[in-house]
Amino acid sequence: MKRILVLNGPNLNLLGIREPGIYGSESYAALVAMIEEKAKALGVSVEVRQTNHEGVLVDWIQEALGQFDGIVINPAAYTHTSVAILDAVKAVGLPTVEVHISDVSKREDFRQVSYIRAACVKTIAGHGFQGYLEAMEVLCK
Ligand code: CA2
Repeated sequence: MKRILVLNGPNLNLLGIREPGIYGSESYAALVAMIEEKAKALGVSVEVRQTNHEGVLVDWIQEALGQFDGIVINPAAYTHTSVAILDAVKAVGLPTVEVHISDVSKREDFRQVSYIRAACVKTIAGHGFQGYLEAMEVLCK
């Protein structure tokens, strides 16, 4: 059975509480439930984690080696700043899909840069929570 690790960066725990116009009104718990349901349908195992700390994301990516077969990651604001997360994904070499709930390409200039994109097999942005499910499908192909 394939093992997928889903990582979420800072503030995504606030989903459904603020900014429903951008990120929707569904909660983080609802996102986790959707991902777990999709995993069952795909016949894969999944672990979903969220942290507000860059170094914790780096640790989790490093530790994924040998434990998981692929990573789905929404690094949130660290997308636009973190060379450390890019380096970690490159270092472990696991197939990784970048996901963004909003369409970052239509937002502020500072969101146009993604460091992690260079290390990812695919980027999915602007598909809401559905983007995570699409990312899981990509890893199952
Ligand atoms: O669209 C995405 O998924 C983002 O990765 C979300 C990040 C943002 O910095 C990226 O540019 C795009 C922000 C996540 C913050 O999530 C919140 C959720 C509810 C209320 C406030 C923030």
